[in-house]
Amino acid sequence: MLNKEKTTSNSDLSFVDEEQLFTELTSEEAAVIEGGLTLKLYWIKALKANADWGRLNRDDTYIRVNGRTVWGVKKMKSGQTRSINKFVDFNRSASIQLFDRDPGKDDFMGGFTVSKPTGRRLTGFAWGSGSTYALNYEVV
Ligand SMILES: [Ca+2]
Ligand SMILES: [Ca+2]
Repeated sequence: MLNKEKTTSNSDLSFVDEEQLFTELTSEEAAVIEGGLTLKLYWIKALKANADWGRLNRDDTYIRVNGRTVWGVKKMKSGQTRSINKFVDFNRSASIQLFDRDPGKDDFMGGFTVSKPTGRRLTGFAWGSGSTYALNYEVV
């Protein structure tokens, strides 16, 4: 009986120690240990916005990360830059995809996948359905 109680209190102690260990790590280190990463999306630039019919039409741009819409819909014309400033948590990998909202089926404008901390801000590119975009981001 006494032994059993002692075992219980020991395991409680080691659990507390583990939690204290995590608080001493930076959030980046903790994220790696837990298998989670954060995608930081800073800005998007339409190098060519041409996913709608007619040269004066602007794209109705939105961004999905792993199937979830995280930004938009925003009107984008060629040469235009918009800030995003969204942080998205993910496990293992994040598939970033751009779409143009349309009545009926939306146009896929390409994307790319990230799976590792980048160590700095990078610019990725997506193109499809006549449009090309630059996306400034970082993975931590
Ligand atoms: Ca379209
Ligand atoms: Ca559209």
